[in-house]
Amino acid sequence: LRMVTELRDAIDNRELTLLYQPIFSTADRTPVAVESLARWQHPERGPISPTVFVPLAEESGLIAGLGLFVLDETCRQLAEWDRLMGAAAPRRANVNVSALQLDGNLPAQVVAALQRHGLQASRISIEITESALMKDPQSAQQVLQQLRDIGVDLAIDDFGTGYSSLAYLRHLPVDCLKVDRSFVAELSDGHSEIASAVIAMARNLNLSTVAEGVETTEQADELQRLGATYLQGFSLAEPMTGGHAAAWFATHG
Ligand code: G
Ligand code: G
Ligand code: MN
Ligand code: NA
Repeated sequence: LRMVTELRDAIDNRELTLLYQPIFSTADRTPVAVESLARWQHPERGPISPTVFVPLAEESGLIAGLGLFVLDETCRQLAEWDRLMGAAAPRRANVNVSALQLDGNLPAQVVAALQRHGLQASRISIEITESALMKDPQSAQQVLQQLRDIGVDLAIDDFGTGYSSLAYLRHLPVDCLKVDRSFVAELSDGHSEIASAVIAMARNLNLSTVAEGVETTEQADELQRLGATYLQGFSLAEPMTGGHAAAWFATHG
């Protein structure tokens, strides 16, 4: 319970920070986007993982505030990169959204954040986990359509770990599937069946793919052979601060 109070203060005082992990075009291995990842550096407890504080925020009614902070801060950072780097700035930032944020308020919140920082909608991609979509498929589909109408890009995160039917997927207005990192990891054990099937299916549905958790160049090469559109993972670049990313994109862009 004390941690809930501390998390509330951390959100209010903007003690949470965001790191940004580059996402690369597979074909030429150049960075084209980033995923923003929330971090909480607790004064006594040290770093607390989002796998701990995001569920805590969801259970305690703090997720709306956390989500607004992440959206606003990501847009602020994109606008700052634009000023610093011009055309070398990341074209897009992916923002993770919790199942509980997926309601009728989200589209207006996204529009407000974009306007506050003078950004086009195409600069933002919203990542929603497959399991979040399956909680209330009917209402999720409505919110996704509204987000699509605004012009933001939509990605299904951790794809392949949920239980969405392919028939349902076909009717979702999404642009991209993020191949869960468990399927990338098993490439190194000689198992490419799932990664291969997900990438092939995405291509047939005209969706792009981001392969997550790419930790070796062998995995990157195999994913290129399988036709993944984008690559993300420690072997290409780790999550970094916004300031570091400005210098990094200037030399890698
Ligand atoms: O960055 P890391 O691997 O520690 O992230 C762990 C999990 O936390 C991932 O599933 C990631 O999607 C999630 N996560 C990171 N940042 C955010 C955020 O800002 N909002 C939400 N809802 N989830 C996040
Ligand atoms: O669930 P989601 O895809 O949002 O999770 C993103 C998280 O994955 C980030 O917190 C990031 O720290 C982590 N991540 C990024 N690249 C790698 C990687 O190559 N290997 C592993 N194990 N985790 C990664
Ligand atoms: Mn994600
Ligand atoms: Na994921």
